[in-house]
Amino acid sequence: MSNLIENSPVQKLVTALHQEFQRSPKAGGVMDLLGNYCQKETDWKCYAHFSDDCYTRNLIARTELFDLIVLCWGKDQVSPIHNHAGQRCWMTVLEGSIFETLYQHKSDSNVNHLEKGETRTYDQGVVGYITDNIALHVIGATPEKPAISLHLYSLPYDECNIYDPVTGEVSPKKLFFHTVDGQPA
Ligand code: 2CO
Ligand code: FE2
Repeated sequence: MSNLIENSPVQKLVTALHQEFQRSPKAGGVMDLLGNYCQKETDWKCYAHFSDDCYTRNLIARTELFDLIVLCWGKDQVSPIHNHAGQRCWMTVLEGSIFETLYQHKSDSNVNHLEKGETRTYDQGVVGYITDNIALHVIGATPEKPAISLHLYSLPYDECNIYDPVTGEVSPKKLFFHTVDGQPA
């Protein structure tokens, strides 16, 4: 599922990521591939589409090993508290700054609750990583301005859990793409 311009920087990134996941299940080179791409290249811009309603998910490429997605965050737009359905998530910032607040999901005597952890800020070019074993998280643009981030999920996933911040109640959430190959999905 992708229609990339041959030899473009983003097509080369997708090829290099695929080779890295095939080379080693740990995919230790992914951070550098994403970091180098976002420090030098700008051809992600044709995938950047904002909505007034919510942050957008814009698919660059889906292979059997990963999804590569551009996420666009209006200045007040944040994700719900969510997990990543067992998949690994790498994130780097293409434009603006992104905040991330971590949460731990606790269950004591059948009572769910969430424990709020640290909040960190990612500036342009910084690469982050999260799995369900590390934490749940909330992501959004820092308040002053919109932001654009590049996310890599391995394996691809189409559904996650979201968590009520007060009760910790868990609900499934279907994920969808606002655009695919730069076109409305
Ligand atoms: N996981 C969220 C999503 O894919 C974005 S937060 O970064 O992992 O919509
Ligand atoms: Fe996430």
